[in-house]
Amino acid sequence: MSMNIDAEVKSFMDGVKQRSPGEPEFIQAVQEVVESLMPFYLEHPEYVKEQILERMTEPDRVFIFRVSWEDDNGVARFNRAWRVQFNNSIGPYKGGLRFHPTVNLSVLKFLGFEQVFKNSLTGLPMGGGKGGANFDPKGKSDREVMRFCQSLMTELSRHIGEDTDVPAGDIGVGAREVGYLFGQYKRVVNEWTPTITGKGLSYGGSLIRAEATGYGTVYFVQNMLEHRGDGMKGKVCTVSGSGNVAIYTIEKLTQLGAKAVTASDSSGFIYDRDGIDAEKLAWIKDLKEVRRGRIKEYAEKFGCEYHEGKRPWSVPCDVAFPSATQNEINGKEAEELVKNGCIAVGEGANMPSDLDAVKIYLKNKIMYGLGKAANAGGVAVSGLEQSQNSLRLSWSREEVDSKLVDIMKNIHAKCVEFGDEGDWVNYVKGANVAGFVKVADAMLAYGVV
Ligand code: NDP
Ligand code: 2IT
Repeated sequence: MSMNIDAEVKSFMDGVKQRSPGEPEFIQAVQEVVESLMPFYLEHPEYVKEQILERMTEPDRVFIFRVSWEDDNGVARFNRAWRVQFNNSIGPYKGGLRFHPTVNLSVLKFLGFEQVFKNSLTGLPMGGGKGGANFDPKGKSDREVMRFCQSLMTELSRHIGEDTDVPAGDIGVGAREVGYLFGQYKRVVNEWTPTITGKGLSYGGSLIRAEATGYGTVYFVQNMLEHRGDGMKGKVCTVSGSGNVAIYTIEKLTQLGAKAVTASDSSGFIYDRDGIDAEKLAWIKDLKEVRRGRIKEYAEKFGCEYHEGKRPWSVPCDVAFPSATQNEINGKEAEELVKNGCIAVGEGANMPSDLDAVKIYLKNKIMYGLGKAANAGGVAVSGLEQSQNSLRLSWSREEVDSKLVDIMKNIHAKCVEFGDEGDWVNYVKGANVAGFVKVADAMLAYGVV
């Protein structure tokens, strides 16, 4: 970066930091975008004059509310919940709800900010938002989760709507929670409007939505590899997490002839050198979605290595698929990945690589598929769920999957268009510039609002 760009980035970030004390994840997400976008931004005085980037780093509004609920012992409990409505320039706010004890305003602002760019990249008319609560579904009964979801939705229902803000799932919010949330929404507003996506198939959900984030991430990596004349077949892949995104990443890898050798949860990771095949994956699905157990049991069942309290990035691989949470790969781990021969990273999770890790990928010019591009398939199929709901019909698996394939191909092409550096593609720059332009042009058209 030239001195001038460095100084502009610093002064911009000083402003963001001043406005967002105690929000490290949000500041990190903005830093990554601003560093890669600033040269392009400064070449476009029409954006600079209207302070488009400054306005894009400030959410439209944030709701914060208490959620009171009763546990199975009749004891009163409460949590804090948020909905960050970040930017609706190109469509209604759209983004998931996360239930996890680490959820706070900083985490949800970073996720909402990323969502604005991601949703823009999909090419569908969706603005960006995110929400959630510091509620831990682990160890709670189904009835406790139901009462929590109902109480949260009683308040949230005032702020959302199919043309206003359309939530979906994220960490800790899967099929069970979406069912409870949507049931309460429909009851409170007395209208059956498709204001949530990720719905069950019997009540307006889309085929392939459950698979979409994982499948889409693998399709994105496949595009990156093919762009260099390579392919997925035979690639050894490390995957973190064992939730929705990890499960369908592993499924698609196996279908394409690659081999996923790790899976993890917050307690540790398993290393299965033979690969996690379809049968073993079905066992993981049951473990996580029905029995709600720990990944350690996989090692006991199938007789492979288990590393307590560790992350899988020391395992040699061709491609790494971080699919658990933010900041799960640091600079040292990124160095280790590269040293062990990793040629590509496909981020199923949001911001799983910290700023040091990203610098290492870029320095080594590996194919780095950042979250807002690589994992956009999930929200894209949420958009397709909304389209089907509006049309009042459902498309087949094949139809939705082929649209997902096309969307991921188009996102990859946009990254190449804006990120081609001659001998390699800087996907960070490509995704951030391409995501920015559409939202920025809409904001310019609206004037000062
Ligand atoms: P799930 O709740 O289904 O699974 C989350 C997985 O990550 C679990 O294995 C969980 O382990 C692990 N995990 C969560 N938090 C931590 C942590 N702090 N440290 C270590 N491991 C952790 O969530 P999803 O699969 O839906 O989401 C995973 C990631 O993908 C998130 O970053 C999410 O934002 C992103 N994403 C999700 C999309 C979707 O459609 N669902 C779309 C795009 C991105 P444990 O059970 O022990 O907590
Ligand atoms: O991070 C994400 O893109 C999601 N959790 C999915 C959001 C959605 O609206 O489907």
